[in-house]
Amino acid sequence: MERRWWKEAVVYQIYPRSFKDTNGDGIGDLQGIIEKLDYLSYLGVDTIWLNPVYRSPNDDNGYDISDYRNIMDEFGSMEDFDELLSAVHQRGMRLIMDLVVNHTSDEHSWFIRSRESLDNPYRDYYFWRPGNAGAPPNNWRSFFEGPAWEYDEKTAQWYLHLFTRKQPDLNWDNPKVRDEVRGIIRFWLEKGVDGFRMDVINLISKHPGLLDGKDSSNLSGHEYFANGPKIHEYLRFVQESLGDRDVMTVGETVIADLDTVAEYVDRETGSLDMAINFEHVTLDRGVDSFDPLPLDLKALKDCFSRWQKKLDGRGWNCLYMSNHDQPRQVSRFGDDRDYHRESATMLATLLHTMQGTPFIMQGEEIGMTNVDFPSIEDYRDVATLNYYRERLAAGDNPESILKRIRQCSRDNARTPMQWNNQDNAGFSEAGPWISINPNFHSINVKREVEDPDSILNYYRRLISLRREYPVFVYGSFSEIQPEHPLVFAYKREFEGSRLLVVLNLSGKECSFELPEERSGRLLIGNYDGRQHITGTLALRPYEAMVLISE
Ligand code: TEU
Ligand code: CA
Repeated sequence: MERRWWKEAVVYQIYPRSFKDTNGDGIGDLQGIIEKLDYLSYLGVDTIWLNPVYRSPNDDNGYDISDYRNIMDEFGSMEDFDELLSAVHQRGMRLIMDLVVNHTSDEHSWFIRSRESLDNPYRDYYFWRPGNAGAPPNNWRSFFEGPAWEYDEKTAQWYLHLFTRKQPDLNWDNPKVRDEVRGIIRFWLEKGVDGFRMDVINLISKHPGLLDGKDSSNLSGHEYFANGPKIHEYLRFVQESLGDRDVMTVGETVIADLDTVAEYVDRETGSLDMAINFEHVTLDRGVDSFDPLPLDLKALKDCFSRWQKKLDGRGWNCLYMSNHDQPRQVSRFGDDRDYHRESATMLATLLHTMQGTPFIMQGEEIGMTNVDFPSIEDYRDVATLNYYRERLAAGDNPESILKRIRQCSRDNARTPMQWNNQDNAGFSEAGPWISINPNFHSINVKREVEDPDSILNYYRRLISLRREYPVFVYGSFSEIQPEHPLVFAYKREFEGSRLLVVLNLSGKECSFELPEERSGRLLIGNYDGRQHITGTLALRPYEAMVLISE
């Protein structure tokens, strides 16, 4: 298998607004990231993905960009950015940026000019259409609020926005738009960044007819705006814009099944190194991302296994269970009350032992959990607030809406990083932009650094094992006992060494029959006292173990 640096990388995702505030305004900043780089070296990660840090009115926390070549005022200046990048490189680490080019902010100068008149040179940078007898041009729905179209009085036409009305979609069919994007990519590459995470990148080609969606689901129109007719051409354009720098690309691909993603990441014919896929984070959701369903462990196993097998040798997996759009993994796939440490470390083991590149969301490495905010006033995320408003208007009971929000809101992952048990969890001198999870007294970096058995120290061991044994990275994948209802077990093999991973995904005790072959030496496990690992194992709640034979 071809060796590439980004296959060996362990990526750490920083949500700058919530990472570390250094100037006492309650908002994390670039200087805060610089201050914590030694912590990241200590953890052992080598690649940082920064959520958007560009100038933005922050309707969607930076995913609405008004200037791609400047830094958001709250985060600092371009000098701070240059300082950060060189500090990252000095430590032998790499930095990848969020490239958000499906849409801009409505406060971007292109859009401001675009909306001025019917015939200005920026008009075709976006999708403007006449209405349909006073109604929107088609029935497409936005991800975040009602119809995907907004009426603009100035020219009496509508513009397309697949996210909020402050995030108008760019028209990639216009070659000028593609050239602008190329310019942005080159600008950041010339600074020396090491790659891009590309936001909703498979939405950039819309079906030219802008036809009505066939179903009336909450994402009506998706068959015409996701994975559109020119998507491969545009992705190739992006890939070519990278030139010959050995950078990493990870595309966020929404509404894309395994076969579709396999084409995007195909090492011969695809244009992305890897893709953030959504199948495993929709298994426990119903009609939308605020509709929780019980998690079917067997379905989760099958899902991981299918992705592993399909991409093995063909493409590369992006491994994640948390990010800034998802609730905290220990609260969602584990048990943050009775088995906090056990389930957080089991999930960490899963993350680092499948084939692919692990992505750690800030705070995950100390087992940060969902937050139970008392009131809707505590929430900040535009998607959450819109959902609340919509459901209230539809007549739902406020307490039942809040209950769903507590479990599913993106703000669960966005509460400030818990550095210590002092004021504001060591995140800031001042009151933070979003409240801190009150459990920071027990869940914080300082305490976990001091405790050899902490979740944090378990992550450090896993990351260093990944560096030591190439089989973690390059090993083939084969599942063992796929029919087991609770245990996910698999073998990884590479150049004569073999890993055997056994994970009890559940909070129940259960037994697992090891395969015939010699099972090997215990490399890492999340319970003490294992000695003889052969035959039938009695697994404890969320028990995880990795055995090696060489
Ligand atoms: O997310 C795309 C996306 O589809 C998610 O918003 C998802 O539908 C939702 O979070 C369900 O939980 C990307 C970014 O990661 C997100 O933060 C942005 O808000 C969005 O694009 C728009 O740029
Ligand atoms: Ca600040």
